[in-house]
Amino acid sequence: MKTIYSPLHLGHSGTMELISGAIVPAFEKPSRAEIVKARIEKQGVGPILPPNEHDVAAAARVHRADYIDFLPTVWPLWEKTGRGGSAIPFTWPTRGLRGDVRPKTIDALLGYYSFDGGAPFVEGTWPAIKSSYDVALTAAGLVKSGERTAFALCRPPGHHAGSAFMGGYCYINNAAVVAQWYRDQGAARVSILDVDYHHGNGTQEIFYSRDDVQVLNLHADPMVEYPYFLGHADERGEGAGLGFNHNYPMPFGTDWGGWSASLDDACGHLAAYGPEVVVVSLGVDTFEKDPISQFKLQTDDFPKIGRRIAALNLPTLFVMEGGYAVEEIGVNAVGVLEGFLGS
Ligand code: SS9
Ligand code: ZN
Repeated sequence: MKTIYSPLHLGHSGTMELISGAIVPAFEKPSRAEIVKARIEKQGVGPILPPNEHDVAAAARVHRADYIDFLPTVWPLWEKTGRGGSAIPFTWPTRGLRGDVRPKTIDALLGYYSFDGGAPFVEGTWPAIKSSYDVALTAAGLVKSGERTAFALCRPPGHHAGSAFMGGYCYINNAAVVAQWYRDQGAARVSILDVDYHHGNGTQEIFYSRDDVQVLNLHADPMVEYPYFLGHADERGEGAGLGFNHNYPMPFGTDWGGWSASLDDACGHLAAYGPEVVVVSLGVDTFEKDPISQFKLQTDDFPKIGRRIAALNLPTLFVMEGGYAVEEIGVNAVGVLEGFLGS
């Protein structure tokens, strides 16, 4: 199994994050991808290759063009204000405010194009976003050209990013981009299976009214967990997309027993849909020791996820999303891949 990886992610390092009333060091940090990469090397999973560069046109197939155009301008606009640190929004057009008028200053634009303050920009952020996108598309190409599977070691992650907004450490929705790319390459149906602890609200939003990309999401109940405002079980898609979105919100404390029952159910819907390719949004923040999560999956459980997905017997692309227990992120993420390969 080949892994696609770019060192350009190292330039993206948020200076801080606001959570639970405190400003703390960013959880989404460069060591995450480095530790996953080191584990791939240690376990001999397969070659680690650099991405090819791709035009942003494939991103504009799932994101609004003005949003994609905005991303590379953030840091230059921020620098012009004479500030350092990291560019972070603090005002959002919620109910009762105008979300339809594009404002003019960087602080306002950051709010206009985001749903939270969890997607900071530093100088190296755009190059990292672009490299993560290139990583995803390059890995997607391997599976398209006949490999059974590949691993896109994306950083930053993508599943919280919607058609015109960033948030939750995410900017370009890598999984959505590659799902759309497979459609554009001729795949009739694509499934996205999101196993990250958090609901993939961006992915859901992008495909909500479509029947050609099925979206299955396993996550903590949004009534009590981030991203709070999407991910309920009754969100089943709309219009032509009705019945093609499946949410599995689960309570705090969910362990392999409960979680794997949801995975089985999701895999049943996936198999019935009959996609030509599966895109797995691979987050390992379901781990019991994850510092921002409340599920109880153990290291031994991650290979079982890979085995269950392998049993679908479909071409499968793994796209890295979350996982913040940095010490164990390599063992856990690569455990999923090894479980997939071993069965
Ligand atoms: C707000 C951050 C809240 C976001 C968690 C995102 C997980 C991505 N500053 N937490 S997989
Ligand atoms: Zn997550």
